[in-house]
Amino acid sequence: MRFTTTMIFSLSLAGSSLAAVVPRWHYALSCSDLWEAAPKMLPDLEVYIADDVPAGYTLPANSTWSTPAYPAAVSDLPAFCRFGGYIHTSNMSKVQFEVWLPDEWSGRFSMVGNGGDAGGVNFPDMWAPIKKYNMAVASTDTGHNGTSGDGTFAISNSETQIDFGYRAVHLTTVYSKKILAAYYGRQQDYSYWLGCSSGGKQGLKEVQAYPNDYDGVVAGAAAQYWQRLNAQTYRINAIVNNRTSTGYLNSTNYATIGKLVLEQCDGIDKVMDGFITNPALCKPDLSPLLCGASNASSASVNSSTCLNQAQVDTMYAIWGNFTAQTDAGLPKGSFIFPGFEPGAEGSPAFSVNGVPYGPGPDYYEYQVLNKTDPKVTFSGDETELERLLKVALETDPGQTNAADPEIGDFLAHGKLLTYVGEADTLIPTHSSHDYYEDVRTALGHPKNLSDSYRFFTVPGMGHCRGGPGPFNFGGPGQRQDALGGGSQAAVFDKQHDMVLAIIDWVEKGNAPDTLIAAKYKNDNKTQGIAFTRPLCPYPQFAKYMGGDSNDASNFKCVYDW
Ligand SMILES: [Ca+2]
Repeated sequence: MRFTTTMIFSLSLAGSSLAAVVPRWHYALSCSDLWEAAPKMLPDLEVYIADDVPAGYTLPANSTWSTPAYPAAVSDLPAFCRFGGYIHTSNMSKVQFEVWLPDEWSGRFSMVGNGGDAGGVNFPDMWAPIKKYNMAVASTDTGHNGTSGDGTFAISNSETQIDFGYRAVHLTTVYSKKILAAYYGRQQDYSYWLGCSSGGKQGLKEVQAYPNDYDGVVAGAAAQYWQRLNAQTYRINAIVNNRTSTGYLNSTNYATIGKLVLEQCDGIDKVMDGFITNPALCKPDLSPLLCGASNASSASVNSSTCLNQAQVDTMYAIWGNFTAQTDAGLPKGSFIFPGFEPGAEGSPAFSVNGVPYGPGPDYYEYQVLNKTDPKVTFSGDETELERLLKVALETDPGQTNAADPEIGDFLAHGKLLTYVGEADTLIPTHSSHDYYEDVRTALGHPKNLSDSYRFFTVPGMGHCRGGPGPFNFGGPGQRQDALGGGSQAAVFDKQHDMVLAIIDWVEKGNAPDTLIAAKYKNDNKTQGIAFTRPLCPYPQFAKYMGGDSNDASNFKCVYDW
């Protein structure tokens, strides 16, 4: 009996949600056929690779077509057809992309996002979708070659700004799906977006602007309020924690503060585990750290580690909301962006070190002021920054902002799963809460919002990964076992793995009520589990019910503590 592709796929789906096997000889085209076939179907396409890759292949570090943003080697790959090309989006811009088409295909298409201002096909993040989920997977360089902290790509090139804003992701999605269909001889059954940080923003932009591109979107720690975030990134480093001021806080000061905050707040959740489940309940009192004879030898501080009043004020400003300090832009007192949550000050990743992360100042220098000297860094004061923020909000150069809350068209058919670390050290956590609330408000507080949009908070997780909390739950950015297995779920099922959870939600209608995340010993999956903890959909948090606090089953998602 000769099986048709459709029959084999259906049989495989019946047996397993992931292991559909369609022999390569059933495909409509060979991989090398795509050299000629793809440009005939798709305008402005220049192919640079269309080659079969054998199972076990390792993409070497700094390989041809990789960029400084994603130079790492990628090992443990399955057999696949590697397609790569450039889309010439204008006479002054082009977008690089690749789509990897596995021999053993689940019928699913996915695309992975980028980080910060990067600047490169994200080869490392393409590993998990193709290897663990048998998905076809695509990625784009967003229209330029550069690292995550480098915004000079935007200089004198409005077209490249548009590529970065939305066009590279959308066109890569459209082109990849066409190439996929030509190769396999049929379209994908479902499409998934997987991204964190700028990758979260890219996913939300797709939800907002091209609601039919994806069926399921996983968007972590999203940088969706691009203009406001970049203003906050610059301000909080260059103005609030100015290196030349008496209130400047260095890494030693942060360590002192972080220790005191945990002394005061770690136990609010009844578990002394080095992180705070719900930082909104933590109201730190820094007065014990003030220099003075009364506390010169206290447990928290001594005469060499105490803080002056200006330094204490700096820390409260970092925790506080960014509100307009002048009338130069938005009316004085207007809310601009949330501050950081308490609990991550002692982390070496805490990014308020007096040096603004590149995308912040570069956005204002090269996309708002249209300056052209790559060696000059933005250096505005509060008045100038707030004036430019208003200009940026009104003009949105490159259409990079991804804050539109009117996403009803997507939610009518798709599923949106967002998440954020409650100890994010780069993008203030509460901006993810704010977007969820913006959507709820814009859609009129629909009772059925949770049928298609759920937002999970991860206690003690930093930016996308890392930190003292349980940050391994099978989301975007998973790494190979040989690299420690970071972000991989402890158990490969929908209860523990966020990608399997959204697949089950999209394809079978089973919304995830909780996910079980793990912290690994020494943050290495191969060394075993240190503890597990439930992740709860906002506004619920995991409450400790007694028993072994290393076991997720002793916690319960509740609305009130
Ligand atoms: Ca705790």
